[in-house]
Amino acid sequence: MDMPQRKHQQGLVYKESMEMSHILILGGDGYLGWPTAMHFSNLGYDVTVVDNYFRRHACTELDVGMLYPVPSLIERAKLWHSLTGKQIKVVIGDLTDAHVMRSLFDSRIQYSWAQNKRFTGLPETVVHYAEQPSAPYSLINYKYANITLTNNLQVTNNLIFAVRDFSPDTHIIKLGTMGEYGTPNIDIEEGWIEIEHNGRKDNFLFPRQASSLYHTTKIMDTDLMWFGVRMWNLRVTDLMQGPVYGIDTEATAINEKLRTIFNYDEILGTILNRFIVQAVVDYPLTVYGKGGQTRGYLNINDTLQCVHMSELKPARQGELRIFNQITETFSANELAEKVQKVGRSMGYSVQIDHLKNPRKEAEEHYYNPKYQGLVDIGVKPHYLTDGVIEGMFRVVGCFKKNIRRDVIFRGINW
Ligand code: USQ
Repeated sequence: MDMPQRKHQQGLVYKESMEMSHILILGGDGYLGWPTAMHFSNLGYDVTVVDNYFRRHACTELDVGMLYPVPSLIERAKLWHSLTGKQIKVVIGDLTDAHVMRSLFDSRIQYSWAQNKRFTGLPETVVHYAEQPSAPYSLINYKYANITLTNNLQVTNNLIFAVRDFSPDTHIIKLGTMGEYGTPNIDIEEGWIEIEHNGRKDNFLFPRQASSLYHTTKIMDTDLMWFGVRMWNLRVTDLMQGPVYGIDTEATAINEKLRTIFNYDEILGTILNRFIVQAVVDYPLTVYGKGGQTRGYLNINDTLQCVHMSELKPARQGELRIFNQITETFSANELAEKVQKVGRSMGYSVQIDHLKNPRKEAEEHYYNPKYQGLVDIGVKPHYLTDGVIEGMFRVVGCFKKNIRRDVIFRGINW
C-alpha cells in the first residue's frame, strides 16, 4: 500500500512525514467539509472530496435558502486551483452506493482513473462528514426520518467495509456529536467510562441517549465503528462535536467566493449562526423554551484544528479513540445575551423571545462534559469573544438583503 510510515512515540502514533499524504473528505461540499478540504490542501496534503450535494438539494426541496449563493463544488475546486495552484480533486457521488464508496479505496480502480496522471495513493486518512446533519430534518416526518437513517447508516457501513476490504490501515476520522450523550445527570467522560459492578470492572462506551433521530444515527454510527474496530482492527477517531459557529476561515481571506455554505433557517442552521442572522434583520432571537439548554460549542476554525491534530496523531489499529470536540459550554440564554450585547453595541436593537420549545429536551439540567483530549494532542482553542461575534455580525450584515424572515422559524415539532 502506498502510504507514509507511522511511528509510535510517547503513547501516541506520529507520522514520519506528511509528504504525499492523501486525505479523503466524505461530505466535502458541506459547512465543515469544504473548509476542511481547503485547510488540508493549504497544508500540502493531496485532498479528494466526495459529495452528492445532499445539503444543497435539501435546501431547495425544503425551500430554506442560504445566506449567499455558493458556487458548485467543482467551481470552488477550480477557483481554489486558480488562486493557490493547489488541486482539490472532486468526486460527485452518492456514498450510500457501496460501489462509489469502494471505488475510493480500491487501488485497481484508483490507478485506472489516474491514467497518465499521478496516482496519489490510497487515502491515509478519511474524514467522514457525509451525513444528514440536522435534528429537525430527521423529525419533519417519517419520510425525512427514513432518509436520515438510511443515508447516515449506509454511508458509515459502506465506509467500514471499504476500509476493511481495501485499505485497512486508513485512519477513519468520523464526526460524532455531543448529542449522543444527551444531558445526563452525571459528568460526561470522553467516550468511555469504567463501570464497577458486583465487584468487577470493565470499560464501556459512555451511556448514550439521543434527543433526535439524527442524534440516534450518530450513536449507531459509533456502534458500527466500534464493531469494525473490535472485529477487524480498524483505526478510528470519533469526534463528539458540539454545535459549531462561524463563517470565515483562513482560506476565506484568499477570496470570498471560497466561503462555506451558511444556513440560518430552523432546519439546517445552528443556534449561534441563527441568532446573529436574526439580530441583523431585527427578528427577536428564537430562544426555545426556558433557554437553560446547555451545550458545548466550537468555532469552525477549531473544527479544522481538531481534525488536523487527530490526523497528525492517529488512533492505533484496533482503537476507537473518542474526543469531546468542544471548547466551552453555554446555555441558549447565555448565547442570546452575548449576541444582544454585541449587537446593541453595533447599533442593532436585538430583542430576545422565548418560543414554546418545538423540541423535546431538558430546558434546565446538569451539564459537565470533559474536553481535554484534543488539547492534549495540541489543539489551541479559540473562544467565543465579543470580537468573534462582532466579526460574524459584519459578514452577515453584508448579506442582509438575502435574509428571508419566513425560513427563520416554522416550528418543526418533535
Ligand atoms: N436552540 C434554540 N433556538 C434556536 C435553535 C436552537 O434555543 O433557534 C437550542 C436547541 O433547542 C438546542 C440547542 O439550541 O437545545 C442547540 O441547537 P442547534 O440547532 O444549534 O443544534 P443541534 O440541533 O443540537 O445540532 C447541531 C448540528 C448537529 C450537531 C449538533 C451537536 O446541527 O449536526 O451534531 O449541533 S450537539 O448539539 O452537541 O449534539
